[in-house]
Amino acid sequence: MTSLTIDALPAPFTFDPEHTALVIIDMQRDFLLPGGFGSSLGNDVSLLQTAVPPLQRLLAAARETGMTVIHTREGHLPDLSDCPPSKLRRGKPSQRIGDPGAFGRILIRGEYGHDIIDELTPAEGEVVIDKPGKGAFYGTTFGDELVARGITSLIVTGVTTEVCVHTTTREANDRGYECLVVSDCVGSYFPEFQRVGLEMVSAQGGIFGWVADSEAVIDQLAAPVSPNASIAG
Ligand code: TIU
Repeated sequence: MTSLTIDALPAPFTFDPEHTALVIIDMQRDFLLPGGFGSSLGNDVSLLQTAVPPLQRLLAAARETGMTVIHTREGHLPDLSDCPPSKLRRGKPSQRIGDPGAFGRILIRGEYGHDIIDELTPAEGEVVIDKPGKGAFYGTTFGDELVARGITSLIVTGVTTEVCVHTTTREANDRGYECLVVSDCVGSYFPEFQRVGLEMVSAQGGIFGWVADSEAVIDQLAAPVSPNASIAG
């Protein structure tokens, strides 16, 4: 396939869908559902929920073009052996990782709350990366999966903007990946962090990457390939 160009900040973002992965970060029930871990910490989960409809549309468009789709989930083994004690100690005592929550043990693999929301259930063949940290590279096979598929660009979505989305984007940028963060497909519990988090990506000439909205990406993915591009030989 030929390269596509999206109107983005700080400059147009050019990518080849064959070498691009849609990365959907931590769209898990524990973070997004009312009554779950995120809301039990006093957060307004509706701020994260706004990302769901545009992300569903973007995911459908990516699947239509045959792009690589990779989902991540933040969480830990039931015995918590992969959770650093420092991380385990954070938060209020009754709301720590591994404690019983409304949707099972909080952020524990295999629990209902740890899994991805129904609206974005991974399709067969899509990669699901279980990560112990905020970034998708640390302690996972994410980097290997990208290399194995010849991926050079990432379209980054999910939650939360300033935490796992940022950490993953920064890690990817340092590894040479070109990252587009989709502004309406990422969410933060804090409106100020959402705004500034997005600004931080594209500031300084795109210090970590590019930012565009889902409509700009979907329009390009759905655009018919120009006749010249499809003429073989
Ligand atoms: N996925 C992700 O961002 N995990 C977090 O811990 N986010 C918070 O905002 N706490």
